[in-house]
Amino acid sequence: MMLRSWLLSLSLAGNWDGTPPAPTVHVSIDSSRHELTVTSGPYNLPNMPPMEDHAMMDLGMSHDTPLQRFAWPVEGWFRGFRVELVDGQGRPVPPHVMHHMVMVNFSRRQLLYSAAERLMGTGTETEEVSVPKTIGVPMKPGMQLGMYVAWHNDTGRDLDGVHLKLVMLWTPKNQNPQPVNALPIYMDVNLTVGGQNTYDVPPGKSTRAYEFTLPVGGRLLGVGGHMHDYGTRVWLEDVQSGKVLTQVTAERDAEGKLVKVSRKLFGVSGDGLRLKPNRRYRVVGEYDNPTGEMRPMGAMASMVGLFVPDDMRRWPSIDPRDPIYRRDLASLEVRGASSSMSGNAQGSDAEGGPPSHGLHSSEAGDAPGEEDGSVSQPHSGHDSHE
Ligand SMILES: [Cu+2]
Repeated sequence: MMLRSWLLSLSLAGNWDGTPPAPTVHVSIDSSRHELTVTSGPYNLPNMPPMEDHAMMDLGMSHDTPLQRFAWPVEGWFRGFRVELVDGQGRPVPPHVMHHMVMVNFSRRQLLYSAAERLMGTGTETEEVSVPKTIGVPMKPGMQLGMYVAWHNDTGRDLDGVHLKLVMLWTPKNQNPQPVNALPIYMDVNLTVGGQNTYDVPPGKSTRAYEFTLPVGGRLLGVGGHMHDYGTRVWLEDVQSGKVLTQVTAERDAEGKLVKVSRKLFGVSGDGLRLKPNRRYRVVGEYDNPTGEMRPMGAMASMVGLFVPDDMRRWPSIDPRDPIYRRDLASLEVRGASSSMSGNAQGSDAEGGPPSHGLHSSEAGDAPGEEDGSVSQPHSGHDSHE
């Protein structure tokens, strides 16, 4: 493709003094295929030792990139994506080298949290993810997006001049009938916006919960979840009745380590799972830790999904003066500030920031095709590891 060769020629040129050029982001539109291609790079990724478990991501065992900003250029509905990686010679790079990637939408707030929307995220798998054309995330030209990537190159050799090509699919505004607005929703049992969402796991069975109300009712089309080792399930319940509305469960190996978290679809064309405005809901994460020892900051638990609001006009708007919102922005600004340093405090600090959700490509070990790409494959509630 022309775009790729153009970018490659740029990256191969490097800088006159021999230092690698700073990564840039480039956006191109294919309006006949309704695809937006976001190309980012070059990234020079020295080989690193393999990670024993995903908690190591929290210890800075990755290369976090700074946020790369661009404006969404078209009117329509975002409905899916795919990712490709190539090195400086144009050779394909194994997909798992991109540990995770998160897309932030600075032009819209999250439903529960005073924090910027996490439009999409992806883990180490890069299969195409998309939802049916009957639904989509509403997007306007000029929406301010920013993406960041955590790299972990354990291929055994240094990778230079790596470029990431993210193809974002959209449905044009003249589609008839118009897609239903479906937006990412993120429910974490222990989030401090702009801070951490990890917490300690005591021995044996334990739960942690977060209560919330929604400013606008709507329906959940599907949910997924994110947990760490020894997690068992995340559920959503109605506080007043105590009724469990939905849950995702962890598949664990013989030692209780996480294999994957299940997902649930309520039917894209059906009614979904109804949530009412101003009613108390509780998201609960459960762990069962057989090691007999406390696992400090070993847990995360969240449920993510796609939510169809009854009235888009009642979606909460951004309050730029809100200190919580500002903390979220600040945590995104420092991301990758000392990138390519392993073990830096910055990396671990920024790690628990509010998480990615929305359209996600994978939870650890998601069976490909399990849901036939029919709805969001919500994945980690946060932006670190797996
Ligand atoms: Cu996690």
